[in-house]
Amino acid sequence: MRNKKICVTGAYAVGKSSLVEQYLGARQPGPYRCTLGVKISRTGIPVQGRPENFSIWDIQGSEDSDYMNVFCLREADAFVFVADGTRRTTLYHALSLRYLALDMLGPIPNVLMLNKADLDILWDIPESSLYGLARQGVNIVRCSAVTGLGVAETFTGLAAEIFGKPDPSSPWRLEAAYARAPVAH
Ligand SMILES: Nc1nc2c(ncn2[C@@H]2O[C@H](COP(=O)(O)OP(=O)(O)OP(=O)(O)O)[C@@H](O)[C@H]2O)c(=O)[nH]1
Ligand SMILES: [Mg+2]
Repeated sequence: MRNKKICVTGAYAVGKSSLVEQYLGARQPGPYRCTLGVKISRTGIPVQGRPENFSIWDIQGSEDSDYMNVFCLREADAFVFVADGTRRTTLYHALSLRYLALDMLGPIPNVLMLNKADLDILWDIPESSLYGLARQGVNIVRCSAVTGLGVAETFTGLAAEIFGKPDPSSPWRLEAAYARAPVAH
């Protein structure tokens, strides 16, 4: 059986490579180096205690639905859309990629990672927007490739969804439950 394919995509410099490296335990501090093309990493991710084989496709940042994305997204088993919480336009970009990808492949498991949560002073996305998206069924996780917040849980949660064994404690399910709670946020 071929490895299950998880595609990580989003605008430039939102932290796609940093999130993948953080998950793989390979993150090294250093200057920003943009990804050219796609970097494919093979790894085992535990699904209900048993490691399953995955390929994580870390795709170069794009300004729009370019050829690279359309090519790389084919035959994906899951998507990770990444936005930078300190740059609101990257959220709109991630949402348009989500629209494209789900249109291409149907409703496969997917999550929107709002990265750089460690930079809370610079945060540029109102809570009300996030709750609105969560209520519309967008799976959202606030995360940080620097601190590791939300990163491992997202990849393991997504892996479980690919195998049809969703984990109720996945971070986006908790976020959605909070968004639906009948209290003023
Ligand atoms: N503070 C903070 N900085 C981050 C975080 N994630 C990534 N960065 C920084 O953001 C810059 C871009 O990170 P990359 O991981 O290279 O971003 P990318 O999305 O892979 O970029 P491209 O491959 O060019 O599209 C780097 O300087 C990272 O150190 C984070 O969670 N917090
Ligand atoms: Mg990169």
